[in-house]
Amino acid sequence: MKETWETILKRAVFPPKSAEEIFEAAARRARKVSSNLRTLQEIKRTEEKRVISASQHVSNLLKKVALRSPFIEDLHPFYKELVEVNIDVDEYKLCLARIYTTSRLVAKIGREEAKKIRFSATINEARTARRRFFGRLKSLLEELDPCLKKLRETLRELKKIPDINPEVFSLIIAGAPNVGKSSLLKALTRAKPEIREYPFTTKQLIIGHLELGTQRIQVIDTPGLLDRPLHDRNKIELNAILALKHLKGVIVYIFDPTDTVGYPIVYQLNVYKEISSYIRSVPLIPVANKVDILSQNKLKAFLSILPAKDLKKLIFISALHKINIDFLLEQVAEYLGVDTSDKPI
Ligand SMILES: Nc1nc2c(ncn2[C@@H]2O[C@H](COP(=O)(O)OP(=O)(O)O)[C@@H](O)[C@H]2O)c(=O)[nH]1
Ligand SMILES: [Mg+2]
Repeated sequence: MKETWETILKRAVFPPKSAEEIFEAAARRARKVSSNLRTLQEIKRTEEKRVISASQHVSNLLKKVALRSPFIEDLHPFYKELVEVNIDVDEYKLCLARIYTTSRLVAKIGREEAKKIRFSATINEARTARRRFFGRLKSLLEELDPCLKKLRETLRELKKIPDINPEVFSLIIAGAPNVGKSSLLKALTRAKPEIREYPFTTKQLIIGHLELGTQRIQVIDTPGLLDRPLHDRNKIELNAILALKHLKGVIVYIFDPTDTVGYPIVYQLNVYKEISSYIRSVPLIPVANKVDILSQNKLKAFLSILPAKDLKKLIFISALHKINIDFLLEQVAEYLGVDTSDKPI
């Protein structure tokens, strides 16, 4: 099994805010080296220690940053797609490669200048070598600055990826605003749901959990994401939504046929159709909510516009009054191929 997102990101080392910050930390380390400046030998030893400690610090830090950042090729398709469509992967890889190269280079110039200090004949020569080291370090870091900033930004976005485990079944709740998505999440799960940012969008995912048979299912509410047409989304947002297709599970699409939500049923049907055509790999279950207040006329109107193939799958519920929720779960279990026979739901 692939590593979880959490472990991948826990391992990642965030680069400091700027190259300058790295340089300052290195300089501080160098200053900390106690100086006992009496003989040439002592001065040389001190200068050498300064260079070595600064170069080792920077070199190790950059190496960690480069080698512990997520390796895109190894990611689960869900994360991979989220990342690939929203960051420039080539640029990301190039940055990691440059950071790694710089780490080697810093170690190398550290060794070079340390050697020069060791072999210098005068105090002046030793100090010049130390200054030259810091000059070279500074310019190497300055060149790397845009890369470090970019990587930091990318890691910060990646860090937002919520604790969705793509290896675990997901029940994704979709539907127009006010149709009852939050109410269904509440009816299905007990604990207080977690609210997480969805990376590369300004939206949040709300995540709860339930047990279905022996399976643990993550229930994901998607306000602002799967609640309106997809065709007018900007590319970044659409891509972030489309990454959901790599999750294994079902999408429960809630209709509110009572016509009390301000989103006409035709609009709701259009969103439903768009989701089914954009995300084909995840089964879409049409669910009509608020049966407790559904009039005959509204019911008829709704049934008359729903395509026959969807009518066959349609499930009526009331999220608020918990009507038919068990049946909905049975259907979900069937879609997922989860055996619930030994354990009543
Ligand atoms: N009568 C009735 N009201 C419901 C039902 N489910 C949700 N509601 C109400 O519809 C409104 C919107 O519900 P909410 O879950 O916040 O919708 P969301 O915007 O899709 O998350 C709230 O006032 C709910 O109490 C239901 O089954 N019956
Ligand atoms: Mg809601």
